Amino acid sequence: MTAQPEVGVSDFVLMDNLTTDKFIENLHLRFQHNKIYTYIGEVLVSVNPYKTLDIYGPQHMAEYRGREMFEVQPHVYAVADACQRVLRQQGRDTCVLISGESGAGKTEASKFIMKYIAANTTQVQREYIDRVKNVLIQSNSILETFGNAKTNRNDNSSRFGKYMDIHFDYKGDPVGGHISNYLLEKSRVVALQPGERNFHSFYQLLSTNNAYTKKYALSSSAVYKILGNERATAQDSKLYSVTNSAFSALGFPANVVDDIWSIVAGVILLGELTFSEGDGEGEGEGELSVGGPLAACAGALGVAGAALRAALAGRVLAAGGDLVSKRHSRSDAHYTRLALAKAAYDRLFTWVVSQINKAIEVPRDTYKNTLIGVLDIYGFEIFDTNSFEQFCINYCNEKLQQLFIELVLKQEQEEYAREGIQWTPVQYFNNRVICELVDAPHAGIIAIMDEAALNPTKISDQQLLEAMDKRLNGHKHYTSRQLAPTDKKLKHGVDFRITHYAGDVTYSITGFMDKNKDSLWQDLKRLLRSSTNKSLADMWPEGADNIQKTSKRPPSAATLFRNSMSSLVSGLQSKEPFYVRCVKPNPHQAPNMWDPTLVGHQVAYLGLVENVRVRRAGFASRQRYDRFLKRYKMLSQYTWPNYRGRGARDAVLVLARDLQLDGLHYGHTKLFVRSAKTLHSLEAARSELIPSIVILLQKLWRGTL
Ligand code: AOV
Ligand code: MG
Repeated sequence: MTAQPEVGVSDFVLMDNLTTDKFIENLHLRFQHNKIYTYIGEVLVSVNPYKTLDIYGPQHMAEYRGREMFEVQPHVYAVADACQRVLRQQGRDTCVLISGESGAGKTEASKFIMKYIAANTTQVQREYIDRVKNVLIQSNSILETFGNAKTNRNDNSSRFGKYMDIHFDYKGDPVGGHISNYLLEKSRVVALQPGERNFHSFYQLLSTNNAYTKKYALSSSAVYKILGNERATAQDSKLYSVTNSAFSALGFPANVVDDIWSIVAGVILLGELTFSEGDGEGEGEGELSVGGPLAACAGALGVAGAALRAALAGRVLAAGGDLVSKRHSRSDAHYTRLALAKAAYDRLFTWVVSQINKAIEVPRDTYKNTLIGVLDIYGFEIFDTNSFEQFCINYCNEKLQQLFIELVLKQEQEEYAREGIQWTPVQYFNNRVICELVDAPHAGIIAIMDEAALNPTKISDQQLLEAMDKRLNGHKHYTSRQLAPTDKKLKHGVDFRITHYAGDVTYSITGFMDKNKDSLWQDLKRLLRSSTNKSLADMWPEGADNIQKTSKRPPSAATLFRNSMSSLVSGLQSKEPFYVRCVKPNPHQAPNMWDPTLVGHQVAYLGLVENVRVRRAGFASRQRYDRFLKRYKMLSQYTWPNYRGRGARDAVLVLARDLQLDGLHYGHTKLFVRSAKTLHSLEAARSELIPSIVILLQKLWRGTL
């Protein structure tokens, strides 16, 4: 590779007299020179450049193949390569945890990692592997179409959490994968904040004249209520083709693709329906009449217009063994229509993910029990109005930060203790207390919400807030308008605030009860189950349940989310983790712009300086004795070709004495190397020796020695 001049310090561990200011200065200096990646040991810090950099092409990938992280310029490819090496050489599962706030570059990083992993294959079975690569990469386009949207933080913001496992065969080639998705922000389907867009899929569908716009009389120039003030753009039209090619690359049958786009059309049209006290045809006295494109909407959803109208205008309840019809008021009907739109889209998304999985999954016996998992979640976010969805998203970020603390700050320090290495403990903020504020059994906010949901009399959002205030009064990370009436930032009676690790967020309790309960009238489930749109019917198996069957109350949305977070975290804990810590340079999504306060805030809450201190109190590297010996034994006559004494630890002692290495600390099972310079010099000596060893071996083979 062409040697590039070093800009600033490429690994913070090597920085002298580190302070937060010097940390930020170095990050800034490198950012100005388009060096967006910097290491903290093996942790990659990535600053979003908000512009296209020529550092991701095939020739760049080649530079990282099989190279140690400290040998080459910091890069997200180096992390991907290290992952793949651990997997191939040690047969261990690995994962990459990508964190950072909304718009910091997580999703882009996850795609670069997948691209690198997919490209890094052996030459055999080329065609098959190419197909797998294509499928893995194209699955992202579909996920983004249906699960991403423009927010006030990020034009392509992930509105769901994604964890993707990539499976490898015995040769270490990727053969398939599996995607888990977490809680889609479905409220977006029916409610947008000013300046935001709905999910990309809606605009893509409307961006061209296609079979669906024709069939359901949709127009690219019309204004649709659920789409806010936003219209489809030329970019949407381009992406509509990309999505459709991805569907075909993944082998989605044409009728399934039809089903999917028809549901998208149906949801847009649901947004257009209106209700009035009726005297319409076929309606009884006092029944609601439905205005707007009822027939087109019903057609798109594959149901009869009358059935759709009936399911919106009233419902059937099972009461003590009898079935009772209840008419909806206008506001009930309005609520029902929005609930239907949200539920239909949410199920569609999860179902699309399951179809992608069908396309990328391979039978269990075709892959080895090793994989690389890539976690890309929705980043921490603060909007003008924050609701149940932000509460879940920010909790998810707390959990991930907790995992980082456990694995990097805590366990690292515990390792020193275990290995008997002397050092000074580093103080850091442990956000466990915030995780517990949210998820502690019987005491956390989720438990309080669930208790309220179980109450036989209907509890309002306001009553829920009162219960939270009572139980959480005095908690350092919780307050509310009621508890702090003079706090100017808590403007409304419905406000409460959580002091998150990444900042204060004021939430509005409005809608919490309903969103947490997350239930849908059985009539609507039955309606969707009866759809002639086969895929839509498949998405709603419970629509076939007998209405009188008293089914167990399903767990609440927050409980389901908490459970999925906890199984995600325990899954990640069993893998060898790599970290990408993404930093957003400015709030304007602009290139070449550096906001020192914003960056400083992120550096602080991500605990990056503490991370360096732990690493340095620590060491540039730690390696098991046997691995160190294997790599460097050629450098000393006492250890090459074999050490005659006993044990790898002894051998390393002899090797180090012979090479006069200093800054080494001998743990019980591992060697701790103080400075990366020592490693650089060992690597250099090794590279110098290798050619002569190769010549020597060749001579031996040819018998000319
Ligand atoms: P996020 O995933 O961290 O936010 P993204 O990965 O979507 O953020 O990045 C936001 C935007 O920044 C992208 O759409 C790109 O325009 C730009 N960007 C990010 N990384 C790079 C890069 N390495 N090179 C060039 N441009 C980049 V969120 O999903 O909102 O939390 O939920
Ligand atoms: Mg994202």
